[in-house]
This record gives sequence, C-alpha cells and structure tokens, in this order.
Amino acid sequence: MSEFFKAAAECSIWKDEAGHLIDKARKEGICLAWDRLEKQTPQCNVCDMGLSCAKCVMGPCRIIPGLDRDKGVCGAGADLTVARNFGRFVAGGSAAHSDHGRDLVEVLHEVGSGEAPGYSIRDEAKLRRIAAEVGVDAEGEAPAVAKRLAERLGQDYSSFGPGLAFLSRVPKARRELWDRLEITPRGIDREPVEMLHRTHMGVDCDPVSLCLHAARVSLADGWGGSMSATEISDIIFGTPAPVKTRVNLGAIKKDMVNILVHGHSPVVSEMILLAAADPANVKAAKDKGASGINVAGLCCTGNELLMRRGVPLAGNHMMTELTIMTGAVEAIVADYQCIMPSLTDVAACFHTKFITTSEKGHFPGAERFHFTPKNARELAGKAVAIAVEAFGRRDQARVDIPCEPVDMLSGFSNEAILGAVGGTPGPLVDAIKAGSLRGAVGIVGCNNPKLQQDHHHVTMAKELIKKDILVLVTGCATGAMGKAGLLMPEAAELAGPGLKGLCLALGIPPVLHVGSCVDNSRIIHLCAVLADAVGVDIDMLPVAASAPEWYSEKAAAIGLYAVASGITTHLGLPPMILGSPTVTGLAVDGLKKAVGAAFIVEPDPFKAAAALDAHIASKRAGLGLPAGKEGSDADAA
Ligand code: XCC
Ligand code: SF4
Repeated sequence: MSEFFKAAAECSIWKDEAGHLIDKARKEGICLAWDRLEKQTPQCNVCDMGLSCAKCVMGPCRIIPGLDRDKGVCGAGADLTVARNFGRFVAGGSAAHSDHGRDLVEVLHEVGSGEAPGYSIRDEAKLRRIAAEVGVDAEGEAPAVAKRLAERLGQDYSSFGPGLAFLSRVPKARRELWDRLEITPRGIDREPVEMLHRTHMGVDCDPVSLCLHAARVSLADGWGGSMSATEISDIIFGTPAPVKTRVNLGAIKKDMVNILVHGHSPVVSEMILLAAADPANVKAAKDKGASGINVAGLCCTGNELLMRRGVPLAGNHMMTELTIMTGAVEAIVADYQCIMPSLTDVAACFHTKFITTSEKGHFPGAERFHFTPKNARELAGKAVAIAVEAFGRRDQARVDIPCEPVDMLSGFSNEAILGAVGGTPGPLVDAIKAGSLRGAVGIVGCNNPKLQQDHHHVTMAKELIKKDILVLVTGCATGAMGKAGLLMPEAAELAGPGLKGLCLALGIPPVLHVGSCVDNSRIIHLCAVLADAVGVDIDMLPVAASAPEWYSEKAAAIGLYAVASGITTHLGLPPMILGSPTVTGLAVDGLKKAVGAAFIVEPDPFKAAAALDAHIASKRAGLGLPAGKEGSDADAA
C-alpha cells in the first residue's frame, strides 16, 4: 500500500475536519444543522410516513388508520395521500434541475445572438455534433448554430415541440416500454405541472397511476432538462477532460481572499473565476495584505468548476456551514438549490459576505445581485470587489483551517471515458464481458445530518471497487470520495484484480468523478450507449445506482429516472412513502415488473453494497457472462 493511501486511510476525516469545526461552533454558541436536527427530534412520524396532507383547507389531515382516522376529509386514504405527496416531491426535484437546464438554454441563445459578453462557445465541435444529433442544421457560423440549437432544445420545455430531443438516445426497447406504460415524457415543463394538477383534490385518485406519472415527470428531467443542462454547459464552458485538483476545507487559503461559489449553475461561477483572475482585482487584494484571490467550490456549482477548470472543492452539502466556521471565507457567491437558509446567520457571525446572484434565489440578509448573461461580467467584478473589501475586516485570530487539501482527479465526461478506451464503447463492453470489469455503480447525491457524513458514500465505494465494480460519482458524494483518496489512481490498490488492472492500464482511479447532479444525465446516457453496444435494454446491464446519504427532492427525481430507465437504485434512507403499502410495494418490487428495475432501501452501507453486488451478479448471469473474480487481493489483505 502506497504512503499516499496509508495517509488517506488512517486520517479520521470527519473528526479532524467537520467534527473539529462543529466543536468550535458549539463553543462559540453558533447553531448548525446538527443542533437544529436535535431540536427537531423526534420528527413527526405521520409526516415521515407520508401520511399528512395540507393540500386544501378542508384539512390539514393526518391519516392514521389505527386511530380510526383512515381517511382525510375528502376521503383520501393512506395510499392516495402518500402517492400525492410523493408525486409532488418528485415534481419539485425535476422542476429544480430542469429549470436550471432552461437557464443554460437561454444563455446558449444569448451567446448565439451576440448578447452575452464574456460567454462564448468553448467546444464548437460538440456544438455541431449535438446540433446534428438532434436534427438541427449544424453548418455555418457557430453563433448561428448555437441559436438554432437553443431554439430546438427550448421547444422541449413546451408541449408543442417535436418531442424531447434526447429521447433519440434511449434504446429502442426502452422507448417502446415507456410508450406502452404511457410514461414517455412529452414536455419538460408539462410533466411536473401535470403532477401538480393531478394531485389537486379530486383529480387523479389512483395511487398507481400517480406513481407512474411520477416516473414520467422524472424522465422529463433525466432525459430532458438535466441532459440539456449538461450538454449545453459543455458547449459553452468546455467538455470536461481529466484534470488534477484538490478537495476539503484546505482548499480555503489562510493568506488569500477566499471566495466560495455555491449552488448549481456554472453560469455565474465561471464569471467569478474570470473576475478573480483579473490583474486589477488581484492587485486590490494584495493592497489589502492578501497574497491573492482564491476561488473554491461548494456543492454542485463546485462540481461544475471542478470538472471543467480543476477549481478545488472546499466542501459538500453538510460542509457548507462549516466553511464559514473557518473564519477565512470573505464571500459566498450563491446561485440556487441546496443553499441552507442558515448560511446568512452563520455568515453574520463572521466578516463573511453572502451574495446571491439569481432572481429566483433570495436570502434576507444577503447582498443581492441579479446576474444575467448581459451583465454577468460586470457584476462578477463587483462581487469580487466585495470579497476583497471583506478581507480587510477578517479577524486572523479566529481563522481555523483544520486540514491540508487532498489530491483528486476530476473531469471524466463520457467523451473522456470513451476517449480513454479508444473512442468507442467496445473495449468497455469487452472488459465487462470478460469479467475483469464486473459492472458499474453510480454513487450520487447529498449528505444528510441524520447519517454520519460521507461514511456511507466511502464505505459503499470501497466495498464495490473490491468486487471489480467501477464506481462513477456525482454531486455531493464527490467530496466524500475525494477526501478518502478514492479519486486518485493510487486508489486502484483498493480495487479487485480486474478493476485494478484496468485502472493501472489507463492511469485512472477506480472511482471516476463524472460531474454535478445534472450530470447524472451523463451516466444514463453512457448506460444507453453500452446497452446499444451490447444489443440489450438498459435493465439487462450489470449496472446500478446508489444515493446513500440523500436528502433532496432532486435526488428522489434522479433515483426515479434511473429506475424508470432500467437502473436498480439503492437509497440509504427511505422516501416518505412507508405509510402506503401500495406505493412502498411498487417502489421496492412492483416497478421491477413494470420497468425492470426497482429501489433497494438499506441504511447499512455494507449490506447495501452486498445487495448491489448480488444485483450485478444476477445481471451478469442473465447475459450469460462469467461471474468474474469476486473476492480479491484487496479482500485478502
Ligand atoms: Fe444538493 Fe447538488 Fe444533493 Fe449536493 S448532491 S446536496 S441535491 S448539491 Ni445534488
Ligand atoms: Fe385533507 Fe383531502 Fe384536503 Fe388533503 S386534500 S387536506 S386529505 S381534505
């Protein structure tokens, strides 16, 4: 075992980093998510089961069958109440990611129209390739192609377009299945809006029908809004290629002006990066006594910059409050999603400025900007100036950055993954057929203060790579994997012999960072490419997904589009559906018959990894493939 890995393995990451700053906050009387969770505990059991309803003012109702309250005032029972709640939950998640996708469509349109100074087409080849793929004239000047592509992808949001452009990527058998089940998404906006309609009192009263529509809602996100967000971000900001960078709170620099970009969209953060590199701003920082300006990422905005620019990642979801506790953050520049409202409270305990950039995301107490593609360059300069000014008010005696950053590799877009094996899926398929690569699992999603942060992500990844199962990681799982050293090629030593050989031959880690949460669309696309190469539907592939520490509506939408696409998905915590035998039965079993995949709910990461391993083994057997070398050197060591 290399020195690098020994160090990473022996470091008690949570205790030294998060635990240290949680202690600091408690000493200083600053309230964090863990404290608020404690105050909220025990949480309402009726809500936890999905059995409370406040959708009209005949209610609110609590459906408690054992207490002779088996129906709400309108007559809705447990199954219907849970299905309505779950449908709206998924609609919320799909709407969030897909509305992010709309922003990218609009920026692409403005770039094409010459109305977005500061933005350009960084990957013209991809622009033309995607345009041709979705049937848009790909010839002529790049801006004109960009405008036409934006108009085509914009049609996917309406109900009157030619149909979702990227459905052409879905294997034929899967498309036919969706048509038979009437879950082919018809419009990115239409499906979540229809869910709100169906769940109004007195519309869709069949829990099964609501669950199927929830699947349709999620597919509109996965193969629509999220996929557009990913592809257009690549076109405008560049398609990711492997890049070395660093992760953890050590990405915050004691002697520099630190700006953390937070949220989900690369649109603003890319401009902040440019403004931070502007010599005039760097000089202003030096005049204040700093050695320069440092930009680091949080959550999925962080993932976007990590993938394309190698900008270090300071933290994932449950680290966001703690970054401010270092006392060394001058500004958090936030766009939208997963930004805890508490951040302005914690920031107020320090010199930290909290800056919002989206007209959709307002935070009382924040410095509020409204970024548009037209004014982004100018406002980014102003945001950086605010951070530089704040550095002058930093109390160096309160600065506490508890760790050195850990190296990691990022940038594994599908183009990069397929490029590494020669440009076609053939060699990957051959490795799967031979059993050196037994399968692949996407580990995705958030942290949740109910679980020991990062532990479930890391444990599952280690268990799976041991079994020659490649792990792809997105979203907040990335920070966990990175801190544990799993995103470096040296981590191949922890993999089974087959995966280790593949990693050594290609110089890649056994856990590949493939992006932010909208980039889960890269994973379903890659599955479709592999399925077509093998000549089967996606549900027959030896693949799975896992969200071990999830918290958000978006994660539920992602999990559901993975399942509806044929990818069995593990959840570390159950969604709020356990009050309905029908909905729970569908989720963990019934969907298998309908779409060939279902959810596995298992809080223990060792048991969950074993379940996914067994799933992959059964899929290999189904394809008549050899079992592969289960158990490994790593196991024996
Ligand atoms: Fe949010 Fe995407 Fe979850 Fe992280 S992983 S807590 S959704 S930032 Ni999307
Ligand atoms: Fe109660 Fe029905 Fe109204 Fe929900 S919709 S609050 S169950 S009456």
